[in-house]
Amino acid sequence: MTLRYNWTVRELTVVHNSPLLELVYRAAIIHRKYHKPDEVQISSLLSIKTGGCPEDCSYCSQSVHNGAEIKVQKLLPLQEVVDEATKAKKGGATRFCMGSAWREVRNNSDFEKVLEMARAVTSLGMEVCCTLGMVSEEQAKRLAEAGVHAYNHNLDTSEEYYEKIITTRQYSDRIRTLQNVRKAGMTVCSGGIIGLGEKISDRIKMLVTLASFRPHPESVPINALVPVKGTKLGNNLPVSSWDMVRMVATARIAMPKSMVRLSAGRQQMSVEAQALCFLAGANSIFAGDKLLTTPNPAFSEDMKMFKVLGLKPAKAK
Ligand code: SAM
Ligand code: DTB
Ligand code: SF4
Repeated sequence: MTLRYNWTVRELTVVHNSPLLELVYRAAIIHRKYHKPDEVQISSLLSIKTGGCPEDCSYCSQSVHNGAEIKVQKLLPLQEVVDEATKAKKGGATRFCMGSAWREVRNNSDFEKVLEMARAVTSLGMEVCCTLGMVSEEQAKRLAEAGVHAYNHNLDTSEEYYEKIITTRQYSDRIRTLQNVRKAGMTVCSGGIIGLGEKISDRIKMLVTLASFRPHPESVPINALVPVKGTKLGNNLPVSSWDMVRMVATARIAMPKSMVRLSAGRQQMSVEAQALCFLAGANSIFAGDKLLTTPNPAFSEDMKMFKVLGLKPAKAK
């Protein structure tokens, strides 16, 4: 089967809304063709600069426009980042993702420090991923030169719904950054969040856009909104696990070779629900008891889950 870049909203809607077990079965067959079904990549996430972000993303605890109570933290010192990465590697993580609450990368001393961090973590033998907001082509090239393997920049939702969630930037800004990342030769990590109040059609449209990229993003994080008190979406109802399963399965069918990452929201999911997601094609998770500012299942709990399900951490490529 060849990869497709022309999925339509109509086609993926039929896939997404098909009977749940049919959907999972179809996704599982595709998953097994391209991936080892017993391996799950472990990524570790570290917030290297927390809070005080000028963007108004209505889900985010780190936006200055939201009233979430979080501890603001300026850029962490290099040694602290290296220590965290070393710890994560010992726990079996092969990918280390550094996130900063920036609207965009600026050509300043903090950027130089992040490049330094990227070089140091790469030299530990880990795949480095960064998520630093918008980047220019030149900045992306510098990150690539420093060893950064992947750049995370989520589309989050459909183009139509985007302005209901964020007003300080446009969908086209997001797409431009993803193009810059590609031009610089880094791999693309881009996905979205469900539970923002969007319609099913917004979820499908986002997947259609991601699947139209040639090549497809190498990794596609699927986040369930973690409602944070004080943010505009803090009172949103929790996402149903069935919705996560459908989203993971549809992403797997649309982008067979990509890594599909079961990202934020696992804390609210049972092991049974996560098992269905792994069956439906999720093959990467964030491990460690904290995401950026919100809790994630404890590492030991995840290892128990791996044991129960017969999964093992994927080896570094
Ligand atoms: N500031 C950069 C940016 O927005 O691109 C990087 C960090 S940002 C926190 C990374 C991603 O985390 C967002 O694009 C969003 O998809 C996800 N995210 C943030 N807050 C979330 C929440 N409360 N629940 C689920 N996902 C969230
Ligand atoms: C992604 O898609 N999810 C991660 C990572 N990329 C950077 C972030 C999830 C953040 C969840 C909310 C928080 O912890 O603040
Ligand atoms: Fe800033 Fe990123 Fe949070 Fe938006 S998602 S407020 S850009 S840290």
